[in-house]
Amino acid sequence: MDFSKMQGLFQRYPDNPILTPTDWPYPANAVFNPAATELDGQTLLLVRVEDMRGFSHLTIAKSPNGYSDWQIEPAPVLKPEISKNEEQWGIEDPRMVWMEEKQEYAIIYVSFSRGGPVVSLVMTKDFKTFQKFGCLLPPEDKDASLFPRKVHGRYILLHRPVIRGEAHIWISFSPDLKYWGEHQVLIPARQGWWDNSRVGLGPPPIETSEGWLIIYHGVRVTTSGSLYRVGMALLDLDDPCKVIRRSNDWIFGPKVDYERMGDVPGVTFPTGVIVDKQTGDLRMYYGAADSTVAVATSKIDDLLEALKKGI
Ligand code: BMA
Repeated sequence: MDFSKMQGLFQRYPDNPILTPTDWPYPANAVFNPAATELDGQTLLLVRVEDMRGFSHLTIAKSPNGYSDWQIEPAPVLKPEISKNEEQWGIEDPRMVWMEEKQEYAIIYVSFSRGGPVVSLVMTKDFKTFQKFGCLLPPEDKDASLFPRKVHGRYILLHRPVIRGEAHIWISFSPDLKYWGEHQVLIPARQGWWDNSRVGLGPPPIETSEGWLIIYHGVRVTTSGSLYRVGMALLDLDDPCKVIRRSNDWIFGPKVDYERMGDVPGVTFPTGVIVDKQTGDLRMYYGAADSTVAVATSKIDDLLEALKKGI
């Protein structure tokens, strides 16, 4: 294991974790796995908050610089609605993209139907009013995001169904965000590797000059629990079914106390990313040990270069 390579690609913010339950304006057990975007010059995180029943909802936290001075809204912005079949036990782990074509944010979160976890779509223009579209595909499914734009006139979804106990990242297509098809495995779990037990999409796909950059989590189940580490892959811009490259090594993983200690030790779970288009600077927001929110930085060029070199 080459630790220098691993630590070189992402730098943890020294004042991590940036958000903890003690910052919260109301009782919360854990705050983690946030979606991220920029709005009116501020960083907006849609944070998963687990309440004291063990159910999750989403609350907005905003910062002028993406690292500090967080303003946390006094109440949840999205709560599970018990009247909805698919929202019986909370809503979790959002990913969001700005859809230029629709001039709306598309947020996909995990919600729990009696049949198991499903991925549900909600759209908003302003984070004040939301339109819920319900679940997209049958259970069991998690870790989903839309691409930020259509490719060849179709919407594209990455998601992680569990079929016969196997948990791979799949790609699916839709003409209208309602009917999905042409499902296929895109990034499989790799037998024997660090990502052998399960893989799932991290933040939404990032469009770069060389392809769609995918940051994903990979799980290895060990005798003392599951290790959630982070890998990456590059998809063809024109045909995202083609995986051009995939990292051999994990590029980020639980190392420091707040990642190794918490409700679920040994978890780094990225769900949000913000890229500065001018500089290529990237901020990756992740849940640490299913307890707090942390941020680590990198550069798009460094990630692409590492993939090219065959990390
Ligand atoms: C996954 C999801 C995440 C969680 C992770 C680690 O299956 O449920 O919400 O962060 O496990 O416990």
